[in-house]
Amino acid sequence: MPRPPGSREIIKTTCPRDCYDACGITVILRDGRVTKILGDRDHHVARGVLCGKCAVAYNGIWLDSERRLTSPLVRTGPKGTATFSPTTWNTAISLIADRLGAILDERGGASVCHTHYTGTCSAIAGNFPTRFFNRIGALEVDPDSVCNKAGHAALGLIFGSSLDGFDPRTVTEAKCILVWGANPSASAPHAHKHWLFGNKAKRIVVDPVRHDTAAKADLHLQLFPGSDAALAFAMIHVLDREKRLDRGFIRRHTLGWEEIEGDIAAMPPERAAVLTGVAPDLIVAAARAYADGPSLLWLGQGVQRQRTGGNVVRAVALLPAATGNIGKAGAGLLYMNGFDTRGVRPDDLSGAHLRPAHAPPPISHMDLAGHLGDPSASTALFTWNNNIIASNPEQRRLADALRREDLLHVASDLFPTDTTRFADVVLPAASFLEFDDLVLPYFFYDISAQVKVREPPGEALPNQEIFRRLARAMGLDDPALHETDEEILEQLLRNTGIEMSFRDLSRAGTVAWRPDDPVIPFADLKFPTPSGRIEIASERFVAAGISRAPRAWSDARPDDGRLRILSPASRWLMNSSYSNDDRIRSLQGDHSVTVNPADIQRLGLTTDDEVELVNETGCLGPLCLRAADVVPPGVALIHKGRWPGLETAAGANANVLNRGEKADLAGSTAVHSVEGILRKASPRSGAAQ
Ligand SMILES: Nc1nc2c(c(=O)[nH]1)N[C@H]1C(S)=C(S)[C@@H](COP(=O)(O)OP(=O)(O)OC[C@H]3O[C@@H](n4cnc5c(=O)[nH]c(N)nc54)[C@H](O)[C@@H]3O)O[C@H]1N2
Ligand SMILES: Nc1nc2c(c(=O)[nH]1)N[C@H]1C(S)=C(S)[C@@H](COP(=O)(O)OP(=O)(O)OC[C@H]3O[C@@H](n4cnc5c(=O)[nH]c(N)nc54)[C@H](O)[C@@H]3O)O[C@H]1N2
Ligand code: SF4
Ligand SMILES: [Mo]
Repeated sequence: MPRPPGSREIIKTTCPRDCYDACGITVILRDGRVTKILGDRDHHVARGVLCGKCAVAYNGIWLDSERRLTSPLVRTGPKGTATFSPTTWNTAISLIADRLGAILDERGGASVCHTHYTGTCSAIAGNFPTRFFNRIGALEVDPDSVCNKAGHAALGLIFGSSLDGFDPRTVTEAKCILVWGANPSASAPHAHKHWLFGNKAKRIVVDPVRHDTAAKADLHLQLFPGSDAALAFAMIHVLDREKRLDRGFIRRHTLGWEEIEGDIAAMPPERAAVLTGVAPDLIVAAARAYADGPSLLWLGQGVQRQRTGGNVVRAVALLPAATGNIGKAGAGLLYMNGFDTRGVRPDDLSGAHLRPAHAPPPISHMDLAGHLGDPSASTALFTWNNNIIASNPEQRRLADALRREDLLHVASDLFPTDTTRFADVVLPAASFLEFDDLVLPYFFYDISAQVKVREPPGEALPNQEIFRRLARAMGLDDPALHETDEEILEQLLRNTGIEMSFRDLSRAGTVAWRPDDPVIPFADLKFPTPSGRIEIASERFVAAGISRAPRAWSDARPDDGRLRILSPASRWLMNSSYSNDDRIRSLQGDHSVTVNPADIQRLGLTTDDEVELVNETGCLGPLCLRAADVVPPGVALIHKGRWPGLETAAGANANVLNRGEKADLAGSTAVHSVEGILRKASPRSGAAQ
């Protein structure tokens, strides 16, 4: 539509990143061109401001067509060298369809694997491509296994759901908020500022790192990583000793409590203090404040990324059960709030019904490098919505596997990344600014519109359109593979029951689900488990490969000289996204590692030294050394997400040290259990690829 010259337009949309906040956005256009991307003033989370990283990247590299992928590319040089020629969609799609068709005929779907995650979390773009892979019976690399699967599996067994968290609106009823193993100051900056610190509840943080949320809290229990179960049992020990357990609730609504009584008795705070490094009086104070209630428990995703992650989540989840802090306003536990809470079934979005019965079960991201390194197991790989070279374990081994000339590798992204550089065919994806979609946040119970504000640069296409074209080229005519965005949006909105068209929702930006009636999960105290109770101990845990009852365990401290290496979210990156924005790179600063001053002294190092972290899997360095007591002695802190290819000195990121050890449950990542030594950098350090 022609616009009068100088016209100004404002469009509301939503940030679909993998972030608790799901901020409302206003986009300013002049003469139809996007000039500024801002936080939406009307949005209850954003309150007019985007986080620092998105304010920079959305107005920086995300709008810079020169830096985006703008046409399909086919490889012309050796794998891994990013040598490509541009081509048309028709050529790229028929090339993939021909090769994939031959592979499916010869080897079947099980030899085709796909990895995906949360590059965008919007409903259609984040899920639709899975319909195609389900239809061809491909092997899925379980997306959550690189992030939060142990927690989902544990909570699913205990409560019957990991996706029915407390409704943050009920915070007005809470007297205490316990944040366990999350860092909202980085991973949910608006919830940190306005929700967590915008009410009168007492705040307790359990985290090895004194990040900004911990520093501002009323109590910070700075435990050693992997000692959480001992701490949780010690808190219950205190409540037992003080006769503050809700025995009636335990009797009526839990199963197997008697099986943990021995471990509770054996974990007084004085013993836990030795294991965790947290003073006994702090353990007592935290237990009392939580039991005073009503109390909310925000269970982060960082806490379960360890070798005993499943046991840790089970132990921490005892707290609401022990005190009856669930099923009422101001109480409950939040891991994530799923699409289902608002009537949307993920299985419909991802076309679960298309999957043939003989299709292989998913594998873990922890096994991906090994799987791809075996030509008898894999012939084709699709990577979309993620950047496995930056985010996955076994960084070096994975890069070697991706060099296999006989592996058909198709990669789709917005940008040329460390992963796309290995592909045979690279497909340019449209960003969230370039098509309509729906966002269902995993913290607030909201429904938000993602609204197209500009055309994709060059030939880029939304994920869903890419896979519609591929399905067509392969002669797959199942209706679900060709459903249009409009049809899906209409159906999704119908499922939510909000009785709004997408256009109405776009004007509002975000609407609250049940605006006058906050959700109280498990209000009837009937849990969707086989017993209808909170299952603390049962044979189901044994079947899942874990002990019948949670145990008051604590990981052994690393052997002398080694440090436990944590690599959580950085405030300047979204996983590995934004690493290629020049301003973000300067805001991030040097590639560095932070350790306690006592360790620096013990190791005979100084902060002028360039250092490296080394273990059996790899070497990360040279790094700048920072001294700070934000971490306890024995812990090294780096951040995830730097792009190996852009780290000219180190040539790698934290995942070069990660051997892909699995947690105790569901094949999930144990990345926060990585250990290594810290030493002066040697001249040969660096270069993962
Ligand atoms: N060392 C260490 N490693 C970790 C973690 C850790 O704590 N420590 N955390 C893990 C966790 S929690 C996670 S979730 C994973 C995340 O790891 P990944 O899933 O790899 O996430 P990103 O690195 O952000 O990669 C997302 C990619 O999707 C692209 N993208 C964005 N929008 C679209 C789109 O619409 N279409 C397509 N095709 N692409 C798009 C982005 O440009 C980006 O390159 O990393 C894990 N890795
Ligand atoms: N800025 C920013 N925001 C993000 C992301 C990002 O990369 N950057 N990633 C997004 C994604 S994919 C996810 S999954 C979420 C994750 O967000 P969160 O749920 O906040 O999880 P993390 O940031 O991975 O880790 C949180 C905390 O876990 C702590 N931790 C590590 N080991 C232990 C332990 O043994 N015990 C305890 N108690 N704590 C431990 C770390 O010190 C860290 O402070 O954030 C999302 N938001
Ligand atoms: S990443 Fe999170 S905090 Fe940043 S703009 Fe998006 S939703 Fe908001
Ligand atoms: Mo994640």
